[in-house]
Amino acid sequence: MHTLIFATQNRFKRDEVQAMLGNDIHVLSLSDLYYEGELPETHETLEENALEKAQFISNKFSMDCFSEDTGLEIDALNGEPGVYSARYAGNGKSATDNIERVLRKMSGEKNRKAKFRTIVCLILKDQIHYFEGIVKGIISEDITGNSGFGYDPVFIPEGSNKTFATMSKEEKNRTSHRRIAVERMKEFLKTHNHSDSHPGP
Ligand code: ITT
Repeated sequence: MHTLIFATQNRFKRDEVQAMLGNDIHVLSLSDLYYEGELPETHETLEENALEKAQFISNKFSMDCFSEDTGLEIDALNGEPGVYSARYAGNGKSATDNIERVLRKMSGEKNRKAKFRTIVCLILKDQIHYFEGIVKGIISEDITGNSGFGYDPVFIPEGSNKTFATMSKEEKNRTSHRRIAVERMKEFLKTHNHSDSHPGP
């Protein structure tokens, strides 16, 4: 079985991904490694930020590792908040502040189309691999629900009539952007098990 570090300081992401990987992959979190520092995210694309976080942790612990960077991309806001999703209302602001900024900017807007996009970056035996997951949906007029995190209270995925924050964890995890990206990584790992990359003595 693969043992991989999941390079994130976001406990909601960590719990979602651990539930998705179940017994297939042994996931070490940063708290398992007693690492509490921030992860660097200095770029302007999800791909570059995901790579930066994965490389940082992989180098620090000399282990295989994956990270993910996610953004909410709203059509009427030209793709904002996008890569700035975590700090859309400014550094140190809360998820509610970010949501309120989105709703303010979307006030009176008819085109409410948006998508969540996740990029998982896996570093396996020094090779870099990317996996993408996208879920399309719309931005609701109001804030509803209190499960999940981030923008979940204002995002209604296509095919549903309720926000991610109104769904159970299992329901969100069945169809989310993160699920799609993580499933792709899982499939990839099935065909790249340790015996392939580590020939025995
Ligand atoms: P790490 O970098 O430590 O992984 P982070 O919270 O900084 O954690 P991101 O840079 O990927 O992660 O920030 C993405 C932000 O987008 C996050 O803080 C949430 O506000 C939002 N977000 C990400 N995934 C989401 C989801 O599934 N539902 C709602 N909002 C989400």
